[in-house]
Amino acid sequence: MPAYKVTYFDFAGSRGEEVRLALSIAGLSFEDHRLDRASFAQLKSQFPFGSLPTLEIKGHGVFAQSNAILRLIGRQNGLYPEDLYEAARHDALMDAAEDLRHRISPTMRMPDGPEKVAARQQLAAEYLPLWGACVERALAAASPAGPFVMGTKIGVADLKLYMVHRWIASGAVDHIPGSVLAPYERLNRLAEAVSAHPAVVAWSARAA
Ligand SMILES: N[C@@H](CCC(=O)N[C@@H](CS)C(=O)NCC(=O)O)C(=O)O
Repeated sequence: MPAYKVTYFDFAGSRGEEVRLALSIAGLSFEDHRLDRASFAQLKSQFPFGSLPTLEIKGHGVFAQSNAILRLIGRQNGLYPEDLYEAARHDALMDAAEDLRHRISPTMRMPDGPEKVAARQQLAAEYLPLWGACVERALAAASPAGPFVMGTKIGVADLKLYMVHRWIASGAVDHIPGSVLAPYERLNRLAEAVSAHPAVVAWSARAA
C-alpha cells in the first residue's frame, strides 16, 4: 500500500489533478482513488471540508484544501520556496488560481440562457484580461526569465496556474474564448514548460 492516497473525481483536471501532478513530480507513488458523483454525495459529510481533493498520508491522517495539500507536498519535496518572501509570492499566485475558479464556478451552476451568456461574456471582457495581466506582472516579479515561478525549478504554484490556464485555453467554458489568456506570454510559457516536464508527460500518458 502506498503511503499516500489522493481522493478526487474521475477526471484529469482541476484541484485533484494538481495534487496528482505534485506527487508525480515529487516521485511519490500514491493510491489514485476516484469517486463518481453518487459516491461523493454519500461520503461528502465525512470529508474534512465536505469537498475534494483530499490527501491521506499514512500515520498523519486526511488533509483537505488543495492549496494546503500542495504546500505540504511542496515543502517536503522542494516544490515550494524556502524563503518566506518568495513563499508569499508563490502563495499569492496559488490564491489567484483559486480566485479565477471562484469567479467562473458560479456560472457553471446557472441555467443555459442569456443571463449565463452575459455573465461569461463579462468575465471574458473584464475579469479574465485583468487576471491575466496581474498574473503576468506577478510572474515577471517572481522570476523574469522563468519559465517557472521559481525560475528554472518547478513548484506547486506552477501546477495551479497550468491547470487553470489549460482549462480556459481548451475553450471548454462556453462563451469564454480559449484565446482570452493568449496575450500573457510569461503565463503561456509557464504552461508550456509544465506540460513538457518529464513527470507531467509521464503522468498524462499514464492517465490517458
Ligand atoms: N477550497 C477547496 C475547494 C474544493 C472544491 O470546491 N472542490 C470541488 C471539486 S474541484 C468539489 O469538491 N465540489 C463538489 C462539492 O463541493 O460538492 C480546495 O481548494 O480544495
